[in-house]
Amino acid sequence: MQNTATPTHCPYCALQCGMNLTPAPDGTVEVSERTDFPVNRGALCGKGRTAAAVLARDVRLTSPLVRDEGGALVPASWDEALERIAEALRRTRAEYGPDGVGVFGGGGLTNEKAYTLGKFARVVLGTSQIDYNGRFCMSSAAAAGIKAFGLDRGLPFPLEDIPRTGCVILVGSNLAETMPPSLRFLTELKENGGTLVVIDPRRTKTAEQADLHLAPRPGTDLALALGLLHLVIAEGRVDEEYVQERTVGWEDARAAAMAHWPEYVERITGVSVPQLRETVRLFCEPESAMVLTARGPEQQSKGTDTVGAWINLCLATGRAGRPLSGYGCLTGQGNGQGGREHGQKADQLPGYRKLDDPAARAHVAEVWGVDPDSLPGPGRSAYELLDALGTDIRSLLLMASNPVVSAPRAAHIEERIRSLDFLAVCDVVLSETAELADVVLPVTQWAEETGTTTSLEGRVLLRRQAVTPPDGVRSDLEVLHELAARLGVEKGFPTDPEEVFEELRRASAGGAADYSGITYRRLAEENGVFWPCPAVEAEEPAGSPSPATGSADPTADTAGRSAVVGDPASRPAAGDATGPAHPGTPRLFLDRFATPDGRARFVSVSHRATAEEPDDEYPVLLTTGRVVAQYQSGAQTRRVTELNAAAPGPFVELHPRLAARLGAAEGDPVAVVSRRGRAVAPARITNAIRPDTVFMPFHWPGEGRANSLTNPALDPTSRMPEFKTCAVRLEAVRP
Ligand SMILES: Nc1nc2c(c(=O)[nH]1)N[C@H]1C(S)=C(S)[C@@H](COP(=O)(O)OP(=O)(O)OC[C@H]3O[C@@H](n4cnc5c(=O)[nH]c(N)nc54)[C@H](O)[C@@H]3O)O[C@H]1N2
Ligand SMILES: Nc1nc2c(c(=O)[nH]1)N[C@H]1C(S)=C(S)[C@@H](COP(=O)(O)OP(=O)(O)OC[C@H]3O[C@@H](n4cnc5c(=O)[nH]c(N)nc54)[C@H](O)[C@@H]3O)O[C@H]1N2
Ligand code: SF4
Ligand SMILES: [Mo]
Repeated sequence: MQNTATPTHCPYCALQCGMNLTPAPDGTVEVSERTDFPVNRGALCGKGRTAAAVLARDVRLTSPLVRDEGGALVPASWDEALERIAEALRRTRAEYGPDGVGVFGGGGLTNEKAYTLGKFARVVLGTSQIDYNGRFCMSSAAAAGIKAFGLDRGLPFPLEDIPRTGCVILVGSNLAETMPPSLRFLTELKENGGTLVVIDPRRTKTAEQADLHLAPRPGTDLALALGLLHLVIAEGRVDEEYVQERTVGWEDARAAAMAHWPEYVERITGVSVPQLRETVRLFCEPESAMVLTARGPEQQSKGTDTVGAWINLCLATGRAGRPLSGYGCLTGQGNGQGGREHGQKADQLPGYRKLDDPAARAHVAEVWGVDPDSLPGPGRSAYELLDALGTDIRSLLLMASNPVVSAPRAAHIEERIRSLDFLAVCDVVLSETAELADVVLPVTQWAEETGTTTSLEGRVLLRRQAVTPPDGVRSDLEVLHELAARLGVEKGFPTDPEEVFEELRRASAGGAADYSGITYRRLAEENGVFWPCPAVEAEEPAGSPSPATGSADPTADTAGRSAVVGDPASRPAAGDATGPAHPGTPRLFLDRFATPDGRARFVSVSHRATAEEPDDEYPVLLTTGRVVAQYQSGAQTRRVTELNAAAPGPFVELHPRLAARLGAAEGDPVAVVSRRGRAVAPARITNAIRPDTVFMPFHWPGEGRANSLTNPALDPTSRMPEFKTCAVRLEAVRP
């Protein structure tokens, strides 16, 4: 291919940093600074800087693998590998019906792939049994956002708004390690006189930046938010006019909060009453403020209610749907936002439509050229799907996830995967899950193909192909095209990403996540477009003020526009593009929320315990998360020398007091035991963690696998597992 620099985006997290890629004559690829992308302005973390290492032939797969009679994975031709998969899926279908086949996707897949995977499941396989790893990621925040605002877009404003707000409360995000270039927005916030409150049971690199760090007991964020709302009410800081005009449900939410006295909340959370009061003061005094959540409060069996309580705090104080104020969720995976919009989720059709909505089914079925009645209904959530493997789901097609490492109660899930009749995995490397497959298909990755992702800001981006893929690999789109053909569906599965995107535009038209006004050409010229972006200029809904909503920000240009969402009547039909192009929607909700009446909904919620509270047998809380140098299950980053040097393996972070009780010194192996299993890793002793809590990163398989311990208790609404708390005991391991 060309050996000039190609501007593109990082393969890893949802920040989707811009970077330039240049192939070198020796076959390697150089990553260099790309300054025109406003989010990172050239800055990259170590993962981004070394991302090209995973393109090398010696770390990635370059031939399909099939299991031979002796049980070993051996190279095979594409034809043989694809035929084996088609044959197995046909057999399962004949024997067990369409729901005997499961599909599992990932938030790292481009929009085009996620869309095609969802369509493949519903149209070719006819199965309802599809879900994806985003369920383990931001699903609680998504559910809470839909309840409160009628729409889920992680951030309803661009990151560049953060430095200009008055106060940010960051709940359970360690973005200094998980999205390092974004730390600059917080630094600039403080330079501008704004304040930062960080809520994390650990004094992380992010918490070190805070004006105020609250270290609650894991799993108590719901009580904490309610306690803050109680103080807001008691101190007369409610924005009554806003509550009256822009919300419903206040009386019930108010009553629930009033039951959460500060002293009671202090007992539950361990956060002192003066700290609660100081948080309220910092949040309420400036003209604008934001609450941003990440996995800390979300990955709980009450994550949806917890995020709802934080949104309540924003609504009661008039800090949502106003310039420089609002609630946002920091989505995680590269396409964590787009991956949840176009149909790889169990209950969903493209454009963030609901699978059980007859109008949505009719619209999408028409685009797909099928009978709406042929579309299956909603299926199971990710954990429930994995838990059903080998029982009523007999064969699985898995794309872009490594659940052997990343699923909760992983030893059980590994056993479920082993009990399948047939497993096919598409991956770029031989992940721990791919090692268990009957057929492994080697696919192209980010720099080797073109596609779109939607960043945590809701900004749709073009990832461009920069290098030629090695011989022997094919794209996920080609795989789905080939399998569809072998299963009797010749049309409707194009291999050209732009052709898929053109269809996705039509399928999403009129939906909440409307991409119909976005084209590859625009994405290239405009450096990304924020959805919703309907095909023609949308009319303002009746009664809403004219575009003056952006006036607080003179630099905002198109950015001050508010979305016309949730109001299909005000939306022109797809295809009749006549007016000027829609500018996209950087800021949502400024005029109205996306609910039928335009008002936000309070939720009435109360504190409840975690699914597994500590007791005499398991007296300590385990929480889990990430380190800067490894990504997720580590399938990609554990193959990069530089990253392994920085983060060579798992560890158990614990307080000196716990370590002393255990008799463990720094680096000594410590066993962490829960009702689900046991993991052993070296002690990392620090007073930056609560004495009642230990922390493990989840990036590694084997003996130190954190997910051997985690509790799959699910949130009743989002079906998110409780990755962030379970009860454990510690044991010293004598060498
Ligand atoms: N280096 C790196 N970066 C990544 C990723 C990665 O794997 N590695 N993954 C990407 C993805 S998919 C995601 S989802 C994001 C995740 O990004 P983050 O949410 O920032 O990451 P985590 O480390 O999972 O959790 C954040 C913090 O929550 C805290 N926490 C634990 N329990 C609780 C609790 O009960 N309450 C509160 N308030 N906090 C708690 C932890 O101590 C941790 O510091 O990162 C993205 N970026
Ligand atoms: N204990 C604990 N467990 C957790 C979490 C936690 O905080 N604590 N966090 C959860 C969260 S937020 C997440 S997002 C999950 C993530 O966990 P996983 O779903 O396991 O995510 P990855 O490790 O990113 O796996 C992605 C796989 O897809 C491959 N891949 C990359 N690009 C492509 C592509 O284009 N096509 C195909 N076919 N494959 C590709 C990669 O090589 C890799 O093997 O883990 C969850 N698990
Ligand atoms: S912060 Fe995320 S997107 Fe940016 S370079 Fe690092 S991994 Fe890539
Ligand atoms: Mo995630």
